Amino acid sequence: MALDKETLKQFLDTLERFVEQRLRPLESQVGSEDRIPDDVFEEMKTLGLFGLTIPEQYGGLGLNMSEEVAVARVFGHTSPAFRSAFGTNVGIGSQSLVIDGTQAQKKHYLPRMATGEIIGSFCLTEPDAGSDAASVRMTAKKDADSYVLNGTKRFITNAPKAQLFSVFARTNTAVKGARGVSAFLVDAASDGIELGPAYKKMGQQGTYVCDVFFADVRVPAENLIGGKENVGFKTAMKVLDKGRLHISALSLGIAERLIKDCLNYARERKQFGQPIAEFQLIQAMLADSKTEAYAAECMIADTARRRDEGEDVAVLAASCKLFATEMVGRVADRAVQIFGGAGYVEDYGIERFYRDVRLFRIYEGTSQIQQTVIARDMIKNG
Ligand code: COS
Repeated sequence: MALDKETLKQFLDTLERFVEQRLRPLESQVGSEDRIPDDVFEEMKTLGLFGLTIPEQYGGLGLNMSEEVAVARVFGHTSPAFRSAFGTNVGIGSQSLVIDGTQAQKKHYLPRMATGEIIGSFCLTEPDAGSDAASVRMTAKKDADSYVLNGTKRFITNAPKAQLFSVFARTNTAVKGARGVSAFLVDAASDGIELGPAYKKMGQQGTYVCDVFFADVRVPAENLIGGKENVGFKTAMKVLDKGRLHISALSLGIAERLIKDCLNYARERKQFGQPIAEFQLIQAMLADSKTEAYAAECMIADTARRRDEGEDVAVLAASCKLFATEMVGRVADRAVQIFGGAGYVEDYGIERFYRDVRLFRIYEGTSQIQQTVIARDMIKNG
């Protein structure tokens, strides 16, 4: 659904207030306790955040891409852990089903995903299949009216909270690459599933990530996404195209937050008898950050609009992710520099953002994978 302008504005205003008044005061606590308080989850459910991109007929808000990136950008104005709480239901944890699921599969799962009753999680990465996602080794062997899954999935966001996994496994072991991979909906409570311990990470405390082990996990054949074998890799790529745009918008939001913090600090902090904002070398850093954030804003808005108009935006989404995630890394680095010692100590929260944004250049496809996607297309299509 494309919301009318006024409704979208009201919704974004409500979310901006929630971010400002409810989430920002919790940033330091979430950073040190490494968890999102339960009542925040409940409030997110009430706001409809878990169902942002789930079609209205299944109880979600059915936001289009332009609307989704607008919401992601607002959630960039606080610690990214908050967005991650509902982020997999909006993106990689639900979209395999939304994009390629059968009517029956959608009807069965999406209404409960929209409310947040079911948390979805995306199981693609493995110990030996990261950037080379088509090389998944996990097997799914057909046995009567079910498939039996064996293998390990690595670094799975929200797995400790999930009730439903979208799992990518090899149904055709005779084929090595993408063409032997299928996608399944797997109940997290199935026999044979075990979770590894939660990873301790460089940043993004308050997000939940662990490995998932599958030992003879029996999945009903009706849970093969779309009912078709060996097309799961394409499903994963379509999901990631969308996810890459979402992460770009989140990066833009965080850049905006940091630019604002830098400006406020530079106006107040005095050295050599005047606010440091008066110094041209500080101004250069502020101006570079502002300009680069604006460039990302334009790229994201253009790509989201084109996607909404039905264009294939795989390459543009890769360009957005490459630029926006690298951009926010530079902005965070300049923020530490502008804050100086205050940027390096914990008290001001700047060092936390510096650590948090590092992940954006890695997950949902590294910067190098985005470069590969872009350059391959250039070589093929000119
Ligand atoms: N949308 C739809 N289909 C796509 C697609 C897309 N964006 N990208 C590729 N495909 C299709 C191709 O058209 C091809 O189909 P055919 O077999 O019919 O020709 C098939 O998928 C295989 O594509 P390709 O040959 O390009 O696959 P590669 O193994 O070379 O891998 C990259 C492509 C590297 C781009 C892919 O593996 C990738 O994105 N890796 C990063 C994975 C990632 O982001 N991981 C993050 C963890 S998940 S949070």
